[in-house]
Amino acid sequence: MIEKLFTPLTIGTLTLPNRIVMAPLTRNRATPDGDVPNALNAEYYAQRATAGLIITEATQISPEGKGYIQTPGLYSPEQVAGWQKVTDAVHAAGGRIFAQLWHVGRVSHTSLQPNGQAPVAPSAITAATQVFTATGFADTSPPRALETSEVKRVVEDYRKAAENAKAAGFDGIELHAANGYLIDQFLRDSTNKRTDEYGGSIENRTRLLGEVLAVLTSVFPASRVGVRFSPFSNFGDISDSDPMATFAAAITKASDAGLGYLHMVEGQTGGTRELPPNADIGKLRKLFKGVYMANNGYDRDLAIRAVETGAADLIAFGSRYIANPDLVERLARNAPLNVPDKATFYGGGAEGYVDYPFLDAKAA
Ligand code: 8OZ
Repeated sequence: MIEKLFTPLTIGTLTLPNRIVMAPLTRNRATPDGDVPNALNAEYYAQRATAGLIITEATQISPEGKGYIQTPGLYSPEQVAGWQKVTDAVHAAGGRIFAQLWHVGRVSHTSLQPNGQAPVAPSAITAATQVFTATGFADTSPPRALETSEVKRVVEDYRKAAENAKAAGFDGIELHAANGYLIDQFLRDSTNKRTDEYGGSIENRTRLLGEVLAVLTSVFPASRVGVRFSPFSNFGDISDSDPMATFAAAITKASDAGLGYLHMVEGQTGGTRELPPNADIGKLRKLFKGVYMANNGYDRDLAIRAVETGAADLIAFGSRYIANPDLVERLARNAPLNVPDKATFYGGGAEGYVDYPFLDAKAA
């Protein structure tokens, strides 16, 4: 019997040959001058083209959206040309790839910002977390609150990045609305203390999300747009007084926008799958009429079971995809997995990036 995890799934006009997704993974290996994707990045993604779907590492929509060194952007002609090499390589290898659009908001450092300016955020509240800069880990810098009139400019930056994603040959886009970055900062009430139409009520806190989804779905068909949330994660020093209510509203907006899939980090980002007592992922998932992509700590058994029972349609694997370019084949054959090396996750070159072995020694 072939398990459902290894069977195709169609989202709109896009057919995925299996339900195994390469999760978005920050690797800090873009070319530093201009944060441009390069040939090594293309090789890395092409090695993983047997995934049902690849979601790129988080990619800043604007210079201000950057919060770590050597993360790629999608706002300059050079970056579009660099991404075109990546999408061409993935397509030539038979794969499908979505760009993850990112604005870090307050999770940044003045040394990473244009003209050394303060990072922007819904409210001027500093994140108790660290980012990596040219000189190593650093505490995040105090942000300034965006003016109401500036929010429209941020929405336009998302539109331009979506247009650039299309020009670069991506099959679709995912909005990064998780892990304590800008959209998440607007959604949750620990970081959003605004008194304008973007703060206060849940309707107001989900307004930016709705406006961004509207522009993204004006550039790509809605079925080619996904969104990622992490409702119960505190990654990035963030929380909400009522995550079930906040994310019920956010997910309903995503569903009403007709998005292709909902991608959820279940539990703590990169950590435990444990949820707070009143959290109910199943209940949130039912509010979304499209495909449900689950992430966080899935192994082979958990993934097979989740798809078999209908708890999830797709499973996104993170660290397992770092270490196993042929993860689909390894899971299908129930073969042993390579172990990821944490020391080479962030930054560096080919080592720990394109040199993990395939099961069958083939030219990587
Ligand atoms: C790890 C290190 C830096 C960034 C996320 C984009 O968590 C990230 C990220 C993860 O979404």
